[in-house]
Amino acid sequence: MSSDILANLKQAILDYDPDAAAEWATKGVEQGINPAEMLAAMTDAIRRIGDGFNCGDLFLPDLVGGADAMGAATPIIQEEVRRLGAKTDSTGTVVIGTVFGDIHTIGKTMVATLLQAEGFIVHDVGINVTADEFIESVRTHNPDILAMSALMTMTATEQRKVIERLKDEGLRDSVKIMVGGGALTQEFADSIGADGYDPTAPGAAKLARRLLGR
Ligand code: B12
Repeated sequence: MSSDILANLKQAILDYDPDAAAEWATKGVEQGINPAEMLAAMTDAIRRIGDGFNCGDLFLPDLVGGADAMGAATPIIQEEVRRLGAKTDSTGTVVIGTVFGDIHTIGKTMVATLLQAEGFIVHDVGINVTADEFIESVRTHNPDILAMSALMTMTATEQRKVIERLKDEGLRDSVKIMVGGGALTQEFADSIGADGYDPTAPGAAKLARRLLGR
């Protein structure tokens, strides 16, 4: 039964069908399917669409269609994570955003969702976030971790800029920095002086705990 729901959820993304995606996510929640499994099923689908785009079989409207379908299902899963993760003690505080010039939101939102599932208080500052805005959020929320997502080769370098700005402002040592997103590698993360990198959302949540020794 649960594998049927996961398969249908995945198919809804591949069909660019937001109504079906929302319906199957709701059924998944009702049946108690692990939110991480639902997110993973949808990730498989959007990556397949991305592969099609890469080899020229699919086009930008296909990316938009898949992303819209994911956008319809994700809040339903997020709400369930919030409900399940209403823990009394928070694990820590995270500010997360997608860097300037980059409007990809899906992976960042997944990481935010799974951080919440791990008991973190998450301030999601959105997409296309400038270095100034990241600095401002660090000042406002005083997080344990700043998490940045970048999906494009060109925007990955924004993460370096934010880290340099944090140093200039004397804030670098007050916060752990983790980076991720399709355009990144561990080598790149090391080269910009991030404290951690992980290629997956579940791995990001574990990394966050590790960085804080919790
Ligand atoms: C969907 C999509 C879009 C949608 C985004 C919709 C949305 N609301 O997010 C739309 C259609 C808007 C879009 C636009 C563009 N896109 Co686009 N897009 C994609 C696509 C197909 C999927 C991205 C995605 O959501 N993946 C699924 C998520 C779950 O994966 P993820 O983001 O990598 O996140 C995972 C991990 O990386 C990690 N993670 C993510 N963030 C973080 C953060 C931390 C701290 C950690 C630890 C981990 C972590 O956890 C996540 C879950 O496992 C990718 C191809 C691909 N294979 O990725 C191209 C892709 C990213 N896009 C690309 C391009 C070029 C563009 C456009 C320039 C296209 C155009 N010509 O206009 C524009 C750019 C607009 C902009 N300024 O940002 C390129 C980038 C190439 C590059 N390397 O530079 C890609 C790789 C496609 C390609 N092969 O050409 N895109």
